Amino acid sequence: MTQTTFTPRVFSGIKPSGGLTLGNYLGAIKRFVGMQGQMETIYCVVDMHAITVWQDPKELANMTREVAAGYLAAGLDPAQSILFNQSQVPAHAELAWIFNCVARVGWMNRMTQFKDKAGSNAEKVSLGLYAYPALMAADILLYHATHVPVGEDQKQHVELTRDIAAKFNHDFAADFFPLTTPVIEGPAMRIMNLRDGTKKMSKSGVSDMERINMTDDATTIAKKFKKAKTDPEPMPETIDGLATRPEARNLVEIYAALNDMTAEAVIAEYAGAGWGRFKPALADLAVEKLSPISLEMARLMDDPAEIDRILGQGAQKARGIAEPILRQTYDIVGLLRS
Ligand code: AQP
Repeated sequence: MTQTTFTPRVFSGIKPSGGLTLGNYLGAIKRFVGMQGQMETIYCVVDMHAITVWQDPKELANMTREVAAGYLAAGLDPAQSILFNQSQVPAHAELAWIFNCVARVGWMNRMTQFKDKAGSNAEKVSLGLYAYPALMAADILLYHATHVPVGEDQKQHVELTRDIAAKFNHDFAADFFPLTTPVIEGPAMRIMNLRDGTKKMSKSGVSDMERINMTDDATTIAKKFKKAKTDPEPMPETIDGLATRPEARNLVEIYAALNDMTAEAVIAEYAGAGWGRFKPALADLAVEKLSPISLEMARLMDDPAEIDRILGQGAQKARGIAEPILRQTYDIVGLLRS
């Protein structure tokens, strides 16, 4: 079946499961800002995803505001992008149920993020954590989004979203949902943990030294980079020299992403340099780029009512797009509406 041409539209989100990290900024928010103005953009704080693991209710509301403050401080403009939190648009949960009935258990069993998060405790984790990718598919397809900027860790979930859309379209003989493209590009596809270059930098990692938080001050950022794990070798002469050095590669990629340059260009500038030279330069760059954002986040967080107002207004706009698509989905499936 040839696909209908859908109007280009971006959807993406971040879950408020902790404070924002440099991984969230470089892998997601910075790129969200880059896509603003190029096509219609919808950015969500996905609070219903956050509760797939335990969240303190008071903290959750606060973290939801903090992610929204991060969006705004980094340059997302509510006049240009729709900004809202997921739970204010119940159609996400409603479409997710339909997708729970489209997706196959075998597909879910292949999701590596579930395996990583559940680990050996798979019997004890919530059913929501297992079904998370169906809710993510609903988030995206509820807006007929054609493009989803994500870090590499989310690629498999966007592929599952395409599988769900294709199966729905096939089962109901309706060319209704787009096959969404994951947008994964640039040097910051996967920012790694500062203490172990084989693990992703995460909000919920055990030690604070593993990650740079968007709210860290200059001294903390410098300390974390200084203590970041590296190896005794100096910076190689070519990029190939980083292939077996995950921690070194990570620091080079962070520098490249922060400074909008390629990893090759960083190597060209620092070939032969020791960590004593590179790490302070990296810390200075990170402070230069992050401190205006963290200052603005703190200012915004002083006025939570204003953040709530922006999210409420965004939710109203989001419902305006989502509800007709949900109604059409119900009609296609044959769910009676009186
Ligand atoms: N380390 C990372 N490198 C590049 N991109 C990243 N993203 C997250 N970590 C990195 C991208 O940020 C977006 C939002 O992610 P999320 O918060 O919704 O989910 P996550 O990937 O599970 O994030 P965390 O920080 O690892 O959260 P916890 O610890 O709570 O599970 C996505 O586009 C993601 O790719």
